[in-house]
Amino acid sequence: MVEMPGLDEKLSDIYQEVLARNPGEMEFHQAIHEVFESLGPVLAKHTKYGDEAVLRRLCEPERQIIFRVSWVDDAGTVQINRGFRVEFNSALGPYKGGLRFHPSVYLGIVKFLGFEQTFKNALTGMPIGGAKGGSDFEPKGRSDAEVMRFCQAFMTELYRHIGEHTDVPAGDIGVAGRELGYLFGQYKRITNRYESGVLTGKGLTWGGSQVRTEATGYGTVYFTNEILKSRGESFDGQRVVVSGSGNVAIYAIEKVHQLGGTVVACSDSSGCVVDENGIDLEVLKDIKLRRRGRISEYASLRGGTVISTSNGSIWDVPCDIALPSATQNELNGRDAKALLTNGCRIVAEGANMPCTPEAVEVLTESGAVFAPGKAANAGGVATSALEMQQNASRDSWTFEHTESRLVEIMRGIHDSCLETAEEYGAPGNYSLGANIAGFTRVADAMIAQGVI
Ligand code: NDP
Ligand code: 2IT
Repeated sequence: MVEMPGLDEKLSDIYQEVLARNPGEMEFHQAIHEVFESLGPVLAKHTKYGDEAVLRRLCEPERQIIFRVSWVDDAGTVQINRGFRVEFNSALGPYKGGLRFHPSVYLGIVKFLGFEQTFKNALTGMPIGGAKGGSDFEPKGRSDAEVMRFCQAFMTELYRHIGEHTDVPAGDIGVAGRELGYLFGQYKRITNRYESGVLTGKGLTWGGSQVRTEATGYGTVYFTNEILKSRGESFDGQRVVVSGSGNVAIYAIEKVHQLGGTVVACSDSSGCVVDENGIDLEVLKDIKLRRRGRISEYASLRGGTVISTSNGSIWDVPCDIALPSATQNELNGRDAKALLTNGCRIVAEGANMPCTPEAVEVLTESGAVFAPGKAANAGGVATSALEMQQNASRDSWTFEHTESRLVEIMRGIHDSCLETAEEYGAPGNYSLGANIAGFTRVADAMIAQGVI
């Protein structure tokens, strides 16, 4: 077999097997390759991980569910979508991970996200396994009633696979408070159980946790703040670019501003806006959260200081810190070079796998700091685990208490990445640290539980 670049012989063989068993699923291949590239030193040091064939088991989801979702649109036409839930790994706890509603969703995307989630969840140190799900449903342009009927149809199949001790979904792209409400309502109706812990990201008056809505964006910024602190710096005066303008991006912008930085650009799938005075968050929230509008409307609402573009790249906007927070593979090698040329020194992933392998290589080789999503955006799922904890004890914590837990968790993940990277001979390499720290925690639990 041909050895893959960056992988030793054993890893290369397993990777070839993965390619053959999962044809056409390029995001899944990419996510596995990225983890495998880090594992050489840990396999060399601890033969048990190779001997137990843990790696082969880690690459094969425990269960993959694909189902039809039929629903009736406002015009009375029957619509058919495809639903997915990939229960990837339960070594550390019930399957846990979000649901994504976006037309690009197919099995390869769900598997890549479930694989990443397994390591991310391990890094939080909390008792949660890895999963992901979703549908190729496009919520844009759909009425609330259509979204409700879709969610009800989706849950009518999903309910039999989930449960507070089995599998606990949450939000992701296209799935937030509105959708989780409809999903929870349908679960309750079918099962006749008010099982709060079956979903996270619920509304604050019916079992949700303070800070869960903000947690992914806030957490990414707290993680970045730890990077800055480790270099004797702070957010004060930093110029920041955040891609996307959804849940993760909006609350990343909010926390950067609270910590003294200025976010000068954000985007959506049709373009980006640059506001040299700093993105006006109230205007952005009004467009995106209240009216579900387009980012281009920001320009008309804010006047002359704003450039709206549908063809320039947000990564051409000069900044000190970049937080890609939209979607996978949105920042490529060319973009990484443009960021570096313009003085960017830190890239922390708010999204899952937004940087292509070429971008990561360019950033790492230049000496810039690269913080991978599985570490930097883990605040969302960590706060989901805090929501599960509150649901299990029928308690609800204050915003301040919950946020202080989030800060502590992000600091812990940051330190564990750095300490692991140091231990395995790659000081400052957050990717290697995150991959090895996540891997050893999952692998140890898998070995302890036997070949299952
Ligand atoms: P939202 O649906 O709230 O927002 C997504 C944003 O990204 C929108 O601005 C959207 O633009 C843009 N976007 C989505 N798909 C594309 C695409 N194919 N090309 C260009 N832009 C795109 O999702 P979230 O903010 O929740 O999620 C963003 C990222 O963060 C995802 O990678 C997700 O997996 C990750 N993440 C989310 C967590 C959460 O708790 N929600 C937790 C951890 C990670 P448009 O509206 O035009 O489509
Ligand atoms: O990618 C992610 O970590 C999420 N979409 C959140 C998952 C969760 O269960 O809160």
